Amino acid sequence: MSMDKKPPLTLYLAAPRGFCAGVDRAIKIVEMALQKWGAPVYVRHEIVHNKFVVDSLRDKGAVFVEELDECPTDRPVIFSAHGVPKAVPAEAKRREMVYVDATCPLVSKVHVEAERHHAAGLQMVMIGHAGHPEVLGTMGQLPEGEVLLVETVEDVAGITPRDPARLAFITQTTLSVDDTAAIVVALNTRFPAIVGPAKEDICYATTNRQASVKAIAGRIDALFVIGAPNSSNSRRLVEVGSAAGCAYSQLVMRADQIDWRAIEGARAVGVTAGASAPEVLVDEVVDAFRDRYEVTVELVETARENVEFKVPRVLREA
Ligand code: 10E
Ligand code: SF4
Repeated sequence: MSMDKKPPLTLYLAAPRGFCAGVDRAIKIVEMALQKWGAPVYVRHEIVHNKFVVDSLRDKGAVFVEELDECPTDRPVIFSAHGVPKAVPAEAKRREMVYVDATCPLVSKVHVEAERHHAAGLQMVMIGHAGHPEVLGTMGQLPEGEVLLVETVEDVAGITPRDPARLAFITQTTLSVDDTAAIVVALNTRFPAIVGPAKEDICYATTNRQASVKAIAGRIDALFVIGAPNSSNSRRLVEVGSAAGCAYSQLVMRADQIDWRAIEGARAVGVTAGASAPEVLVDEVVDAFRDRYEVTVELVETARENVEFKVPRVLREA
C-alpha cells in the first residue's frame, strides 16, 4: 500500500439532483407492469434516458424498441416518460394492444395546453430541440403544420406563421431556464399578441437542478454531471455549469468516464446528476473521488422537493 498522503478535495454535492417525480413514476410503471403481466413487457423508446436504468429493466424482462410496429400485439407496451405523438396510442388501440402511457404528467400538461390553444384557433410555436422525443411527442399532439419549432433566438426571426396575431407558445420541459427566457423575449418582441404560460413550461425538477448548479459553480474547479449524452436535462446542466463560470464542466455516465488527469490540481469539485440518473451512480462517483482524494463532502441544497405522481390505475389495482 502506498504511504503517499491523498490530496485534500472538497466535493460540493448539489441538491436537488437525480431522479425527478416523472422518472420515478415511469420506472415504477415498467416494474409494476412486469409484476402484473410477467415478461416480456415492451417499452417504446428508453423509458428514461439512462443506460443503467434501461439495462436493469432489460434484465428484469423489459424489451426496448423504438417503434410500435416492433412490438407483438399480444404483449403489453409502455410509452416512455418523454411522451408520444397522438398517432401512437391511436395505433395501439387499432391493433387492440394493452398499453400503459408513462408520459410524465408535466409533459402531458403541455400536450393539453397545445390542444387548448389549437381549439381556440391559435397556431403554436414550440421552443425545444429538434428531433428530441418529447418535442416529437408534443408536436405530434396537433396536425402537421400547426406547431412551428424554434431552437434559438435567431430562429424566431425565421418563422412564418399563418397569422402573427393568432399565436401561442409552449416549451419542452427540460430546457435551459436562461436560454429560454431570451427566446421568450424574442417571441414577445416579434409577436406582441402571442399568448403562453406565465414564464415557460420548464418543469420544477429542471429548474431546481439548474439552480443548484448555479449555486456551486463559482466555488469549484470542475463540475461533473452524471447523465447520458441523449439526456436533454443533463446536458443543460453541463451548459449551466459552464455559463455560471465553471471552466471544466463535464457529462459522465459513470465514474469510469472521469478524466482524472484533466482535473489534476483541482481542490474543489461539484457533482450533480440529471433527472434520469440513479443515486447509485452518484455514490459510485463519490467513492471514486474518495479512492484518490481526502474528500470533504459539502451538501449544497437550494430547494426541497416533495413531488410525487401516482401510477396509472390499471397498475395500482395490480
Ligand atoms: O432527454 P430528457 O432530459 O428529456 O429525458 P431524461 O430521460 O434524461 O429525463 C427525464 C425527462 C423527461 C422524461 C422529459 N421531461
Ligand atoms: Fe417530468 Fe420534469 Fe422529470 Fe421530465 S424532467 S419527467 S417533465 S418531472
